[in-house]
Amino acid sequence: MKRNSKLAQPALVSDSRRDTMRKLAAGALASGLGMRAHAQEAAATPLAVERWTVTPGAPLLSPPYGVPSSFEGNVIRRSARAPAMPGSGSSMTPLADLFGSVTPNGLVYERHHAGVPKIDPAQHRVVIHGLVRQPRLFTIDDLLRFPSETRVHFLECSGNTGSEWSGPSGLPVQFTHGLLSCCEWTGVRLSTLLDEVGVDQSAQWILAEGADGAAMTRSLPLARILDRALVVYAQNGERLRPENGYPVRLIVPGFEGNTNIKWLRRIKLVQAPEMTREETSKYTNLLRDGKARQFVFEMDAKSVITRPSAGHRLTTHGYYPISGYAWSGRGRIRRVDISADGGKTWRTARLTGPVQDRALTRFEADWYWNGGAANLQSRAIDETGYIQPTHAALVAARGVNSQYHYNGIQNWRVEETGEVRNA
Ligand SMILES: Nc1nc2c(c(=O)[nH]1)N[C@H]1C(S)=C(S)[C@@H](COP(=O)(O)O)O[C@H]1N2
Ligand SMILES: [Mo]
Repeated sequence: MKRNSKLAQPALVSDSRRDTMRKLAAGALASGLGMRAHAQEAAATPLAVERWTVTPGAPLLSPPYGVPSSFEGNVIRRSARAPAMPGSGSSMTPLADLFGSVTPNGLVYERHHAGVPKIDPAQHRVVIHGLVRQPRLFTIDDLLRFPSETRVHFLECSGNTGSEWSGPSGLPVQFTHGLLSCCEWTGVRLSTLLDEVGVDQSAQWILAEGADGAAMTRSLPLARILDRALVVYAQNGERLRPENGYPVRLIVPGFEGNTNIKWLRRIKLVQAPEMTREETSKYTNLLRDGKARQFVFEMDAKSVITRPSAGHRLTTHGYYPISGYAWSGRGRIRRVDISADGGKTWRTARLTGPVQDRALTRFEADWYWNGGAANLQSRAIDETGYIQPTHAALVAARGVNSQYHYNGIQNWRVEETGEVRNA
């Protein structure tokens, strides 16, 4: 028992997440100098026989719907601040504690404008009307009987990372970048449903509306979404979670989170945008000259290092894998660069998982921490050739009045003490 706990000595710790970081530490040690010493000890000493090896384990179906290990209790969604009104606000994905590129359903970030409606799928209907040959009502069972499509896409609120417009906020990655998740979505192509109703030539836009108390409505340009928008009923292999739009939502790959209407009840074919609240007073980008940009839909290429990141502490000199996510609303990630000197020099990271269209893409790079101060940064380049900008370049182009679409390069400062800070 002694030996095992010694092996698990954390090299990278966070006071609130010690258990999770222990695993990482073991990994870091295994690849570094620490490994040799521990390997010899292990060979010389028989493993202790633990309590869980000499007693029967818990029976089947405890519980019938599985939950994470009780040792992972700190890996939860969190809110940066209390909501202004009950039902409003957002909760954020614990990015630093995740692996691979898919977000588990219970950790997908939430953004509600009027709480989570409890919708009976048997009573719910989706109507498609407006400039169509034949308006139609669809039940959920109807939708399940159309040919399906399954695709992995990220979902990012355009308010994500708005905390960094005026410089480093000091916040950890869950609160700077956690309005970001990635799921395998299953549903029907929007174009399949539109074929059913017969779209009139004059229809250039759709208006999509939610069934929640906010009746969230957004106008979307048909030509830009028709080849990929999905009307989905499932995420990561099971029916949508209530907080993510059960029983049916719109997924517009690469577009700002707000346009991905949850609890979808209505699609109207229209000639021009309807100028709803969410595309006039909200979700527009105020530029430095006082003009506001409307209908900025695509999320620009962006990346962030999640391990190590603010709140972690490095306790062992030597090897660390630097790991994080890159994504683009305009296609696939082509390359991710890593810097340990605050952007003076860059080298290419490995893409260690699937590289999919408009999906979170995991990257990793080798780094040896010699105990000095360092500034860790990542920079995404997407298949259009677009390069993620520095904070300075972004602010020079757009000013600091915008709340939305912040995609600047994130800096994590490693102090000589090993403490990692958003500075
Ligand atoms: N009907 C409805 N759809 C909605 C919202 C809402 O409040 N109501 N919030 C939007 C916003 S601002 C975002 S960022 C995403 C969040 O999706 P999620 O909660 O599944 O992460 O849903 C969008 N769709
Ligand atoms: Mo959002």
